[in-house]
Amino acid sequence: MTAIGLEFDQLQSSVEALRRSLSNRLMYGVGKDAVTARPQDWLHAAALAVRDRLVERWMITTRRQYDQDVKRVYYLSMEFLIGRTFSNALIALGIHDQMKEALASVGVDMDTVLDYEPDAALGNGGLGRLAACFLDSMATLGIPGFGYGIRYDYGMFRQQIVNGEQVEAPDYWLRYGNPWEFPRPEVQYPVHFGGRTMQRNGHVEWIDTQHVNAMAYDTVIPGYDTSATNTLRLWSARADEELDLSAFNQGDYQRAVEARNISENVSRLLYPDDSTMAGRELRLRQEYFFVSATMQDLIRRYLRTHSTFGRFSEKVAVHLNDTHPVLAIPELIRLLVDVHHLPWDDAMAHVRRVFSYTNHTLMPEALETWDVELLARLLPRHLEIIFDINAAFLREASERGAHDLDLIRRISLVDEYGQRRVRMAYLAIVASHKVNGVSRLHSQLMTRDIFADFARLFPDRFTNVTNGITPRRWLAQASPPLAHLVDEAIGPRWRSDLFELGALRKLRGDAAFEAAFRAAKRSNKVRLAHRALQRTGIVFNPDALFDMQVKRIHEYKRQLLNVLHVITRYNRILEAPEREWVPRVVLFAGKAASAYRMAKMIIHLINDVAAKINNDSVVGDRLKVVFVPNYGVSVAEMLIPAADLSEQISTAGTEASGTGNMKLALNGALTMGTLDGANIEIGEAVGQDNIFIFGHTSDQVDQLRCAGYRPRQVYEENAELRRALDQIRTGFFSPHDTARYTDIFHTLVDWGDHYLVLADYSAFIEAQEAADQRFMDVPAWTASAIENVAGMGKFSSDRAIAEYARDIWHVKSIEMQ
Ligand code: 26W
Repeated sequence: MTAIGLEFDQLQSSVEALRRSLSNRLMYGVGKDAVTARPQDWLHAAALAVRDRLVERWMITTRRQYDQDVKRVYYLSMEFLIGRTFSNALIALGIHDQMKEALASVGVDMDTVLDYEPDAALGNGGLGRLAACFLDSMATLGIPGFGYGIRYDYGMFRQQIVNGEQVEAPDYWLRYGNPWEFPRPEVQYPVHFGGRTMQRNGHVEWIDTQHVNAMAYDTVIPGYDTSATNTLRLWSARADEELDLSAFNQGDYQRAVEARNISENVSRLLYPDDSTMAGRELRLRQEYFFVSATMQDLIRRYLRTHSTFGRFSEKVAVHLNDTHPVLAIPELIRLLVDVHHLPWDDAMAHVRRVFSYTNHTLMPEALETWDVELLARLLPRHLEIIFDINAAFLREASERGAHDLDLIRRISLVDEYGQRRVRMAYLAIVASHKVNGVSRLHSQLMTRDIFADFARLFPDRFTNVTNGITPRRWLAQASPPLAHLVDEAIGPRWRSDLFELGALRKLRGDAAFEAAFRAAKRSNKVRLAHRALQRTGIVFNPDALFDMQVKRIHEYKRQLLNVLHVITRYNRILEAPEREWVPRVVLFAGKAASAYRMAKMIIHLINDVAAKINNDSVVGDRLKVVFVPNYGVSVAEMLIPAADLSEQISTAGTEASGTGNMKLALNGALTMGTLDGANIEIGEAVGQDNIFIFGHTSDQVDQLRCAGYRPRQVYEENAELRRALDQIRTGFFSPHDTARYTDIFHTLVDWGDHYLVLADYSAFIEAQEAADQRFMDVPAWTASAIENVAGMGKFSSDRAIAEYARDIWHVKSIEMQ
């Protein structure tokens, strides 16, 4: 390649320069003029103008990474819940206000056009959003990191509420094009399926396969307050040209086109389930599709600057975001051994040094296993490799003293009970040098329970990295009023060093600051009340306590416990309406997996309870219940800044970490929580006086279950609880369908109440009373809210990424000068 001295416009950040870019991009990028441009066109033009300014940084960073021959991190994730990009990019570039002014100068209101940007909702919940926060932090810290995943045509479904029930609608987020991505049709890799293996010249060949191509789409990930950027590379399935040709020669044009569609289905949609391992073949195809393309891509990148694999593990770190990308392990071995002809032991040694794995759940039903027969049919070579890894591992284990047959059976990568299945988490552990949980408690339980045998065999392999969130999106972008107030009080550096928030403590007792803090919170509540009025017609009082539970709907997260409190409060209000009640708005939001019957029933119940209470004239302002539809990143950015109370009430020992808990506390909400996941660490950081902790601890949960938990007894002994449950059972909230919720009743009272809702009920009610008391003491509540913000330093994803970089990936930041 010869260097040609191309000349570029130096793109400036002034209002005039942005205005000029807007006109150029509208005209030459979108192909419209100001007369015919719709808001979407302006947004598109503005996005292109912003993107142009990112590209220069992107080129420089890529060049620096190459020159410095840096070690790169490949973050493999089935999910990236990015949300919107426009505001985020403006903040990263520091041109938010200038762009607003430039748009205003052409008669466009930025806040209005912002709403036209669809969310990139390529994820289900916590795991996907964590990946997005981590990309933001890697770029901000200058860590040479690449996100790798799937460019789903359809993201997380859109949730509509029809007659109180969830209805799913497809999310075709690419309808109007995606201005943030760069298609790379020249970057395509074949991904093979099926066929069989044979030996030839001492090597294994995988033959008679079918294949689909993976085509790259790149998105720039800007860092904050740095010119460093990173790349998110997502793969889209493209049928092979040959596929057409063979069928075309046989004269069957229609079949050729159909075959194309079928093979391109692999990147069609995101599986909307975060609770069970469904075991669908297409899902397995997706997992292999994206990791195969990724491994081919990283080998190609490595070989551009190296002639042997000698330094491979010095230059490459591969991180597995849960087990979904774990086939990257046998795929890398296959590529090294079968294609590049490395000896097995060398390949295995590289793999061990390169891979690391994060576990995100202890729930047995969410731990992936794949049927051996399905693997044999779809990925026969990979199954052989997995068997070989297993044999070597079991040999190693017995050398380390694991002789007991029962132990060998327990730790084998292949579950031999019944249908033979491969345990993907075990494969990840055996082939990684580090395995981490996502909060202190979760990491402890992980090594005590689900991975106990492995923790004894490889004690140094297990570690903890408590999750974090990016303060750029979750405070700077989501809550401009609070962000500005914090800037005035302590300066703007908290955006890249969240521990700076600790300086807010010196304003303790400063009445003016406390009043300003309340005003910021209130304006966020007014913003939300206004939106809610537009969309639901429900009027609510911005001076009420906004009580929020926003997260996926799941029995372990115990939305039902929250509903029982709401019903109890309603009954109490009806009994003594004249008492002085702390007015509350209880907000719920969250999606249910489309096949999760109980979760859908819980949504229906919330809406039925809301309808009853909101229409009861005796209650009035004292209690309102709202289910906000279609929870996602953008809805979260609207809701979270308006919260006073954050419900984090999972059964202790079930929520790996939670990250919504961090977002809410960062926005000055007090946590109502069990001693679960990261709640424990949040309590330590903000002080036990500034959090409401209740309920059984994870040890007490174990003890209670062992001792024989009897929920019916709890039901019988607590009259208030019994009344609420009977109202649910007898159709008090569903008078036209009185049997609608009998299953909910029986699940809680007669079928074991697996998540101990009834066991924690009375403690929860008491903790809610304590919250009411505190809320009435306005200065005390404000002081606690400020302590929450001040204590959130640790929960920045920058801190989490710095730990991964130092302790797990062993990578350094790039030098940009
Ligand atoms: C195979 C189906 C499936 C898909 C996704 C099973 C399980 C998952 C994820 C592990 C679910 C998930 O998002 N876990 C959440 O990860 C967050 C980030 O670490 C944690 O904060 C949450 O506590 C955890 O539930």
